[in-house]
Amino acid sequence: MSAEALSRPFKRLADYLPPAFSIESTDLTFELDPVNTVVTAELQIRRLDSKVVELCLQGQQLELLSVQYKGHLLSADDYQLDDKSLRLTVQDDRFSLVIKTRLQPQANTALEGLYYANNTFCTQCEAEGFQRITYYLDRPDVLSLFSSSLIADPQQYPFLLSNGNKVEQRELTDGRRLVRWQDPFPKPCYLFALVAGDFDTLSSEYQTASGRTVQLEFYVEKGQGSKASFALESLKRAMRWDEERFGLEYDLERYMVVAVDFFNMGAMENKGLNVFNSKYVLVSEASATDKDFFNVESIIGHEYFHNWTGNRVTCRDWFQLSLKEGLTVFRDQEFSRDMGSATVNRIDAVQVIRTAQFAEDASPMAHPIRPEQVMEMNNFYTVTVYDKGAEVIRMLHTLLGEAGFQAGMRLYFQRHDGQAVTCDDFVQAMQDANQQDLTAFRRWYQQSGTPVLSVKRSYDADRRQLTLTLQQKTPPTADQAQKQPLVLPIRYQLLGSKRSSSELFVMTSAQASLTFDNVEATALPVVLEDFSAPVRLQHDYSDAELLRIATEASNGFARWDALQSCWLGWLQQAVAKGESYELPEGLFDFYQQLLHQPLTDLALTAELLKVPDYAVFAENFSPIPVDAILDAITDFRRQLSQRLAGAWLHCYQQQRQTTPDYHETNVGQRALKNRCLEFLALLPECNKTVLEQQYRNANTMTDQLAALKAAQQGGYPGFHTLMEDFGKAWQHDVLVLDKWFGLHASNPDPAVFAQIEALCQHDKFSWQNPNRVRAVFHAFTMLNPGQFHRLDGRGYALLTDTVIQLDGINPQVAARLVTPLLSWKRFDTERQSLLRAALERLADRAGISDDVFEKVSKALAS
Ligand code: B3K
Ligand code: ZN
Repeated sequence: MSAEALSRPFKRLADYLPPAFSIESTDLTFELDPVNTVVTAELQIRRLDSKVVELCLQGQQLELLSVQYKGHLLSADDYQLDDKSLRLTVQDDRFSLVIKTRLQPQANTALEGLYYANNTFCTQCEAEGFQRITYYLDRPDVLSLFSSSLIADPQQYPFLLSNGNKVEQRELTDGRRLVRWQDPFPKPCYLFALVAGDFDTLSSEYQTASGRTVQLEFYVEKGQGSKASFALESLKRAMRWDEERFGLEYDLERYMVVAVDFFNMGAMENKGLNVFNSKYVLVSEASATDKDFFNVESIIGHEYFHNWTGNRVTCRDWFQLSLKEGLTVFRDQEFSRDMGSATVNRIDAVQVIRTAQFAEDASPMAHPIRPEQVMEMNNFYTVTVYDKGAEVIRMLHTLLGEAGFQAGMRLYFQRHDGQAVTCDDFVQAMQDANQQDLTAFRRWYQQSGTPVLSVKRSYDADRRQLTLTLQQKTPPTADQAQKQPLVLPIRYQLLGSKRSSSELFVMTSAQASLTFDNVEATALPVVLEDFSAPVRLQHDYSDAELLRIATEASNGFARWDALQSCWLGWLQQAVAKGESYELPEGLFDFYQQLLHQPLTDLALTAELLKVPDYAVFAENFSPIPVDAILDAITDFRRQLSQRLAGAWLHCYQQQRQTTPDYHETNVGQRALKNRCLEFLALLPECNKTVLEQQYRNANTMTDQLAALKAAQQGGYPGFHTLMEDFGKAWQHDVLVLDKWFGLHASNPDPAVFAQIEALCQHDKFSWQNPNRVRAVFHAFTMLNPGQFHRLDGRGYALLTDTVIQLDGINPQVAARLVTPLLSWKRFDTERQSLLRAALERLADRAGISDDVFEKVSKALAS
């Protein structure tokens, strides 16, 4: 690593200082042009700390045209300018600054700040993108009243949008149009947004609980208007739900959602003007899967819920990101749970924790939900901050109950509406509203890592007494050696006893025990129902006991979870033996039963019938035996398909007819049917008719894609013809082509390398578009473990080349893509040295971004 690289600075939570200046108002004028946009920022500034004489404004990638201080034009000697800031000495307590900057939105391929793609101007300011628009106090605790005037050619850009209320629109003498917006709510600059372009629009009205009317407006790519109606209806459901469950109402006259195809992440909650990745707005039954519909509803909800948890009350500094993200993910999960299968929703959320989040804890990037030091903030929009953050909120909810939690929320808003606050402020509101001491609980915010909770049982036959001994221990992580016990809310049930309802035990120390009197020897404790704490559970249950839980437990999640334990046990045995492991008869009986008599919740049935994915198994090993895991999975699937051939077909036929609309029953039916198809496709005799028929006759994208996936996994010879057909049929729809790209890239055959090369030449592929890049390379690295982890290093080399190529275009996306290389220490020695070499190649590159460098250097230091 070069000396320059080693000296890159971290920012630390411990160094936080309140701002010395406030910006009372921010008036922005944009003269929009793809290659020459001029931004005039008029700031009314107040000094808060009279001892401070230097004002340091952040700015990056800007061309400074002029600065006026209290109406006087400054000369270059009056300020200091470098590539990160503009500094000036100020004598006054109140003053105005007018700063003019020039931007080149079209050259901005990082898609941060103001950029231009697909004939549309668009902004992304969180976390620190606003400083790519103008020099500013780019920090979330500086709240300002924003107004903005957008000036552009009305022919090319008929819609000129920004936050708040539209207060003026007029044509200028030079033919351009000016539209002026005013946001009545003070906000930090990361919530500023601007969009200019030509769109199809879809609008509607919403009546709030208190009787106000809100205009809802969706702006989407021309010709795609009809695909936004599900998102619009989802928004109305989210608004109603937030009123009913949290008592929270929307606060502006207008709520706008713009969908763009060039976007670094899922969506952004800018005040009154959400910007979405089009993938999470545009759906139709023909072009989107049930999972896509689910994501649209959930992300529309998420961004909407941010209006209170994020916008009205925001973060004091970026280390507090989980304050808004953990809480808002919790809220969107609760919303989704009320809209569909509660159990399957919980299963999906837990899978994210058990795979991605536990993996992050075990990686060089391990950090607490409130990180303590950061080089590039964009690297901390992580599963830990978001999803583990949501689990922490969920534990508070479990500890305080719905009424207590809501009382805490009310107090939080009462105290902090309009402020920028900390995670501690949030917990304090929960604590004060419930008169509960949450001191020990707060450790969840500062401690990283995955606690291991072990459960041991002993039964005293004479006293008919069952004792559970619980122990918790958090192994050290890359960032923290010492760990302390955490507060763990443990939900449990005792099967085969009178106390059959679910109960709560709150564990606060390293060790604890639970005693049950007067119970039979056969009583069976079901521990950690609904995954009531984000821990790794260790126990000594037999297959028979686990299958009993899977059949008898009243908690749907616990049933599924018991089966997960079985699968892990079987896989561990297969890996240890190095040969085929015969699945037990009990499993075949259980599956036989499920296939002939599915549960009322068909989606849950489909989950129960699934052999876990590679990622689920891999997370439980160190080192990860890549090939042995993949072999065992193939073998398990083969055994199931052959032994239950008749039952898969029977169930498949039972569920074959489904109505296309996205509705819980239909979704469940499709999930179950397509699970059956997955196993049928492994049987040579069924392949042709079933797969071809489902592909040709599908009335939804869910079914069509499921047929393709099953054909691929089953090694169906006609697969390539189907893929060709699919690629041609969907040429015109990039979001569907992304699925096709992904399927190609997840081909478990070595031919995948040539295919990926061809995909990158495809006329719809673009290195500038994060959706396209992710479609190919996310699929390759995450869904194609066999080829990605090849022992000749070809997979790692491909990813490294890709990261290098992308880093020059879009560092944020490059840094996301690099993640699978980081955990090099979790593999065998051969792979370790290949991965290490790949990381060194990245670290040594001149000009590598902070985004990629932060991760790679941590990995190499681990
Ligand atoms: N707050 C945004 C994420 C911004 C990411 C910046 N790299 C979306 C969300 O969580 O709702
Ligand atoms: Zn969010």
